[in-house]
Amino acid sequence: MGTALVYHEDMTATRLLWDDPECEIECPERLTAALDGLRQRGLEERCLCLSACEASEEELGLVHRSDYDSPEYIALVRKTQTLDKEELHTLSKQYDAVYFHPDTFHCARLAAGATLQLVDAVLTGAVHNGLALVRPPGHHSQRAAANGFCVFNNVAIAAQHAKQKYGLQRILIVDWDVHHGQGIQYIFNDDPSVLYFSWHRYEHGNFWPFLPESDADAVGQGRGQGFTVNLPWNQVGMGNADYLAAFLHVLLPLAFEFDPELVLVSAGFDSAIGDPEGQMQATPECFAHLTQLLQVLAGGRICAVLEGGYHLESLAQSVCMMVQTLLGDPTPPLPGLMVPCQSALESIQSVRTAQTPHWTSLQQMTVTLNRLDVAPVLSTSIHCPGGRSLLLVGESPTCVGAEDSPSPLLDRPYLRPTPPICTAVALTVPGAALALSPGVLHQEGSVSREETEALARLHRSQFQDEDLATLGKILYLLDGILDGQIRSALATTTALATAATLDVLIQRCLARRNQRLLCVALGQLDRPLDLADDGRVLWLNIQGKEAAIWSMFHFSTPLPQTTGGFLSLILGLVLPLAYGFQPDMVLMALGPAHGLQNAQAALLAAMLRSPVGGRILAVVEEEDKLQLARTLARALHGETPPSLGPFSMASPEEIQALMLLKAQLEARWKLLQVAAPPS
Ligand code: X5A
Ligand code: ZN
Repeated sequence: MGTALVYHEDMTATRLLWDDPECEIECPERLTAALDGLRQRGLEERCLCLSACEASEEELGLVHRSDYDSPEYIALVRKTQTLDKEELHTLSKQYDAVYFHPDTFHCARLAAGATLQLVDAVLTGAVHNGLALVRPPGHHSQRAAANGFCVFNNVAIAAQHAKQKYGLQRILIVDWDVHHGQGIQYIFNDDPSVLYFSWHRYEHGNFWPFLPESDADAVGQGRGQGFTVNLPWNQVGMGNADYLAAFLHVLLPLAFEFDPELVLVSAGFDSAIGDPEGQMQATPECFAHLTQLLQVLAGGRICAVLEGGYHLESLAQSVCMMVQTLLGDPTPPLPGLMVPCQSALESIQSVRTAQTPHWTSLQQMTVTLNRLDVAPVLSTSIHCPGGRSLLLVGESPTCVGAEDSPSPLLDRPYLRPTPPICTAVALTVPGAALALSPGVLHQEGSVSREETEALARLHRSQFQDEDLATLGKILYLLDGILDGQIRSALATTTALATAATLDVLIQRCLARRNQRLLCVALGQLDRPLDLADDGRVLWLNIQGKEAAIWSMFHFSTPLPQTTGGFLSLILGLVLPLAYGFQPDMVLMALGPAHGLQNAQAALLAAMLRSPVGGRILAVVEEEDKLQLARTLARALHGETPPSLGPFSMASPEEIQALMLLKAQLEARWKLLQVAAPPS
């Protein structure tokens, strides 16, 4: 089980045969650059490489069926094989931003075929996920029309195939190409079994393809209402924070509620920095994060299909980031301030408003804030370690358009070496031979007794003799993570020692310079008395009956009892904070009466991996059933967490508590915003 890469060299054959500045960017080098990038980084050899075969005309007909009086579109494209240059040019001009080449029919059938092979590989369980590296792209193509470099709609054909051959009932299409995939939108406009999400450069309708139906108020028709989700960007220059905010506050809440069985990604990389079409600012690393955030859906069944992407270096790097993440490698840190711009927030607000009638997860948020008594919390000086400046209270920035050369952001050689040990586990339960996944290792090392005792000095009363031995092992895991020897780890503690253990771990982390620590404490775990409030530790306790806020870095919130409330907590609070804080690692502690179900704990752990590149130390009290430790270890190791069960709407009390906390924290943590502040 792994990652499939579907490709065929023949897809480099099609190319523009005449002068056309609009079309010349869709060139064969796009595929060779992406493939070279994968080869240079040793990624191709880690994939299951499949050689693409042409889709049959019957398969193309899943989407490109003719109706009574229109001429057969497939036959028309087939005919282009025998046309001369002159005739190809004339035919091309009948469509918007399209060129035909004598090899177009062959390439376009390979592109659709590659996509189908990928879906088959994933749905038969041969692989977890994969990427089809194809041209021509597909998402603009319509039932009987080529458009925007696209001939056959690869992703739409694959979705129909998945429905028909495998009986799937819910397919999510995530279109992160910078253009609106209007072809996909039209094909599934009234189909509730396909949720189509697209963000795109729109500029209030002044960007190609200049369609009113690309705006946020196009939500689908008939039974398909709410299953088209458009997020129009009205300015260029959208960056990592804007894309993340779109995922956390728009796509993911709806996707969890939809509960897809398969995720298809229209993976265009013209939304990345340097691209001449998109003029956006998101760096290649962002695509690793977007990919990892999607990996918690549909049991990890993700099929990505190349669409656009015209800056060869940016394209290659972004493709590599995505494939690395599909393979399970840790996400690199995201560069840049995690502050969405004003225009992005306006767009996010408009799509949330347009979709609210169709989604419970948005309706539950309509508890109005003026019913809440929001007392402003004044944070005094906020110290920022590592020299990274963070915005305090103030306006959201405006977006800055791409500069001529994106090289400062593209040149940074990214390397955070993968630690030799993926997931380490130290268990207190005697003889508990956990059936662990491959790659999860029992770790018996320990910090020396003297050192452990010295660190535990303050908590003497709480550590029995055998607790000290356990503490030594956990400290060893912590050091392993801080030293880059271990990526993530799980440890059990003896009963009642969790709070003291957590305290010692925090002190140990802080003793190392430049460490920023996110502490997610679940259950009855009091805030350590002498916890630093200098911006190095973000302490979030999830347990209390009411939300409490001591500072911009220390607060507490109740644990929602509904799936809707729990998801809102993770997507609306925990992840925006984690991404905004940019910690070096996460300490996740499940203390007394934490109340989390196994699936909830696993989802929290799985999603916290993204902002810290997987560097999580989870500590669980041994009282908990071993199944919890097992589920958590798997999630830390990168397995898709089990389902939370049926979606249940959050209660007004749950939402009220969450909104109250968010309202107070928003001034400091800008990724919490779901709407633009009045300008
Ligand atoms: C697949 C794709 C873009 C067409 C742009 C025409 N098409 N100006 O990115
Ligand atoms: Zn595009």
